[in-house]
Amino acid sequence: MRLSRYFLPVLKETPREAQIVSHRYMLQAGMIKQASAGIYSWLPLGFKVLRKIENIVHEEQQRVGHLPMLMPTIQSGDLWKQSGRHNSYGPEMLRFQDRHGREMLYGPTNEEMITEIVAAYVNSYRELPLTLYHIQWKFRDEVRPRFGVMRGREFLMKDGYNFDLSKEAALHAYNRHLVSYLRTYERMGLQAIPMRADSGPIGGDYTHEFLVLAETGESEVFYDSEITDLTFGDRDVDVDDYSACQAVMDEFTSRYARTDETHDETLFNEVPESRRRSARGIEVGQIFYFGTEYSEKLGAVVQDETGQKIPLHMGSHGIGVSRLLGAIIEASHDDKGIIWPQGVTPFHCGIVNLKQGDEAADGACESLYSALTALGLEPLYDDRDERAGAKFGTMDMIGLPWRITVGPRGLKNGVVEVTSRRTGESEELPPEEAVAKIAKIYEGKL
Ligand code: P5A
Repeated sequence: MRLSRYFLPVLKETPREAQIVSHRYMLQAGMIKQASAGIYSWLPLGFKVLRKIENIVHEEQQRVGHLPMLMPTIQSGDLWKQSGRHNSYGPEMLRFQDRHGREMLYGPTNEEMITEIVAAYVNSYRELPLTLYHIQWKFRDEVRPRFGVMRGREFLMKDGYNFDLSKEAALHAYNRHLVSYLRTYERMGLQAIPMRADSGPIGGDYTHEFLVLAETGESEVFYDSEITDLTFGDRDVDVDDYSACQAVMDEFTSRYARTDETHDETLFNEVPESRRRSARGIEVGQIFYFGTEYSEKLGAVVQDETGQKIPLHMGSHGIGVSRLLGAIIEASHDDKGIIWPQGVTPFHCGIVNLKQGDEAADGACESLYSALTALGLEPLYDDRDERAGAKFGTMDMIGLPWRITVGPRGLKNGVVEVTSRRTGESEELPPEEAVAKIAKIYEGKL
């Protein structure tokens, strides 16, 4: 992409409404624009990162056998009356009537709708286990929408639902989600810690939230510091193996880690004092097991091997896809702007032409641009007629992990400069070697 053709409305001034750094940088980098409180338009740069995050979520869901689908945002009130949540969900649910006076709502979650689908089509134990998911916009009329996409009213969620014959099988699905989520967040450069939590309006009494530790997080958390040493890495867990998934669950959840809703001082005091931590975190996901609550109310019943009719055991699992952009920026930035982890960066590298119009510089930039593109990489070429300082400022703000700087002086010596956004370290290399270096960084990751 050439910056002269892109739509990147970078703001020079600091937006006053932004209280936390991720919100400020998303506005300044021209990623989002507020449409009304807690509702945002996703401008090209923000949308590109959102899509990258969605892709990782899709890949990781399908890696463990979950099936993608798409349910509507608008739901019927009657369905929610069957589950009993039409009243209990309260004012967070946006309700309205269609022209015929029928009660409708903008879905805050989809337990009812998916259970009705499964109730309509699944009749036999042979069709199980089944996990269906979608990535779809939700609406929750939050009392205090704030911090940009962190607590939006309209937000994008991956929500998945498992249907199993027994409690044991449903708990395996729960563990499998934990394994899959750990991997998903790590691919985005995040450490998200599973913590015992409260189930709120979703129901059930077994649930974990995934928290990214950050001072600006909205949740108060208490944990054993040993938990932060755990990483999932590139383990190859057989997700169909109950005990393999249980082992990961045990490893990641056996130490004390709870949100304030489930915090227990007595248990916490059993952790050696030097390891006791209280901090703040951003909730980037949550998994639930709630048994047969919805399936009984909505008729999701199958015949087992003996011909007996039994209600399905269910759980639901959510990832805050749009919130993740904020969480990633909170976890990875400096005072100049965003620093994208390589897995989610909107462009793989930037090319900065220090002297637009100089024949040698323009030619070298064009060759770099085509060489990188031919390798399947997406560079962002700043070909504007701007001062070097302004170009560097834009690149730093939008946070591409690598920058190639091209100028007439370097070219006289046959080199361009490759700079890491994270460390600020630069290296002078012949243009072909610069291309090879960037290609090697992203090898196997495109
Ligand atoms: C699980 C999937 C559920 O709704 N039903 C379907 C279950 N869980 S949840 O914890 O309430 O939401 C899942 C994740 O969505 C993100 N999230 C939000 N993101 C931005 N703005 C909001 N207002 C908001 N509310 C929830 C969180 O990441 C949460 O973990």
